[in-house]
Amino acid sequence: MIGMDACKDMMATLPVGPGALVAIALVAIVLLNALRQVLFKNPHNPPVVFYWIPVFGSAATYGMDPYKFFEDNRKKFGDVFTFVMLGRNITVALGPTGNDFVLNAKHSDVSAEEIYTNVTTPVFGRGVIYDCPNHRLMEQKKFAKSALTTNAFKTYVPLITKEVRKYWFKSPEFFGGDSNKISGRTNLMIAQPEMTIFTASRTLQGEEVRAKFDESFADLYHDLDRGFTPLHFVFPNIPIPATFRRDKAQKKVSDTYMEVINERRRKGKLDNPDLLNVLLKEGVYKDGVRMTDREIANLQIGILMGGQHTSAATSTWALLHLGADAALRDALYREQLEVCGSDLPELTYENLQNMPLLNNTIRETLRMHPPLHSLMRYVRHDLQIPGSPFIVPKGNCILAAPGVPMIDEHYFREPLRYDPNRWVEAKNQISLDTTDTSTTITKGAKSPYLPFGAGRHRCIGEQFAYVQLGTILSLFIREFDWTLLPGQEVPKPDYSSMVTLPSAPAEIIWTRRQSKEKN
Ligand code: X2N
Repeated sequence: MIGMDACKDMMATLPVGPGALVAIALVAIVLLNALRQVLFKNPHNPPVVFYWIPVFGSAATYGMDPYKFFEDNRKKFGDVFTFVMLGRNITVALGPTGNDFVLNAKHSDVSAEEIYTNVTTPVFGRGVIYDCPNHRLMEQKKFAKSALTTNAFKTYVPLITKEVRKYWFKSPEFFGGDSNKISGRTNLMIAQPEMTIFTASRTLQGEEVRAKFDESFADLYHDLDRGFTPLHFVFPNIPIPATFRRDKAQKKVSDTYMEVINERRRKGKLDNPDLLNVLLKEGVYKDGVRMTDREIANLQIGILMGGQHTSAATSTWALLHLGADAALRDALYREQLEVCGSDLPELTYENLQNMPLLNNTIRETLRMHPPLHSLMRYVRHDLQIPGSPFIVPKGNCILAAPGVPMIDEHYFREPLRYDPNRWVEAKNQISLDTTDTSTTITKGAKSPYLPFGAGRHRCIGEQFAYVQLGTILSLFIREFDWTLLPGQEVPKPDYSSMVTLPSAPAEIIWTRRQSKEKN
């Protein structure tokens, strides 16, 4: 041991100051870390993406463009490799086989909740989704599914229609109260999130919840949104204003849902097929435990948040791609006329089922822009990767990126061309497994097209999304013709939020069809 005084004496005699010493130490740490990576490679573990800065690892290259990161490393290592991101070891498994490995991994081996709870629980609240044992989540998905039936969807289409029209009339992004306006310019990154939350809350949560979005709920959900970010995924309780506002908003929104629940009970108003009523009536787990009002409230937040970001991003991407393709907009308009009649009466759920081009447009949008680029699981026990010599050590994450095969020319010809008609032939070639797996586990994960995931965590919102997006897009096609800004192409993706969004400007210029035909 060297005493403090002796140490000071030594430093005094050194030819460099303390600042330089720290710099030298850091350089040494970086070099030793680099040397360790080059010299000690464990042949039993997947290859590791080289990184300079300890702990931080490949965070920046992954975070800025995950698809480029996956593609570059697939060229170097093949479908399986590990990268370091902010202290975590994340093993990527690409391709349909990788999808199957991650998404159909045994529940006893991996868990989603251990990874996602950091970012979801502070926003949704306690006791639901990733803040409860997995068997509870499975039953919550089953409860929610009973509000997502064909009979419910039939009532949702007219409700969505009404909300969209009301929004167009009011919003300064459209008519701003002046229904004689015949053209305008709309920022879709403002309009689509608003349209999405109004239509989702009206259908899934009822009239009185929807009404709250004209008052306090819009701002509160905005605060929840700003606490639902990759930053909070990495640092869940980072002490910044966005985090404090998130926590305050969660309590207020949850309390408000509980008031709505009590109100409905008092009035015996439980006949609408919305999610809130379904949970009030059927929210009893198999072991006899009833969901508490708090849990029902928090599940409302979770499901609305889930539907919100994904659906708003998808309608935005679809409208942008349509803005770049006049022939496609025209064909979609003709489909409306053919299916519904030339007088275009109110849209119905049955109409939507008879519009293959519309549904293929949604399908194609999700192929090029699946909202979630990374699906992760925490590894609880050492895991052998089938068909490889590698073992993923306990404590790692495994990551599936279903979006990678979706833009791989091996599976989709001219993958970067937006072409809804590719699905007319492809439907016979690729098995599109869209089986409901809220309670059962299918083996449908070895597919190159999985925008809704697979396995026990598969999305339950697919059908709702098709109804919501199909209705909103139909209404746009009927009412407007539109283009991108002059000289503009479909924007590049921006990966800095929880879902893959278009970067700015995500704007369209529209004219009204009726007024066009009148002139
Ligand atoms: C610091 C760039 O930015 O260098 F919502 F009921 C509700 C979604 C989980 C996304 C994880 C990490 C990005 C780091 C960038 C419900 C409908 C759901 C499904 C590094 C320098 C939520 C985590 C995003 C990692 C990207 C979890 C959603 N259907 N909704 N460095 O979803 O389902 C729900 C489910 C996730 C992520 C990331 C970085 C049920 C940087 C710069 C910076 N990601 N991300 N949902 N990074 N940098 C949902 C699944 C559940």
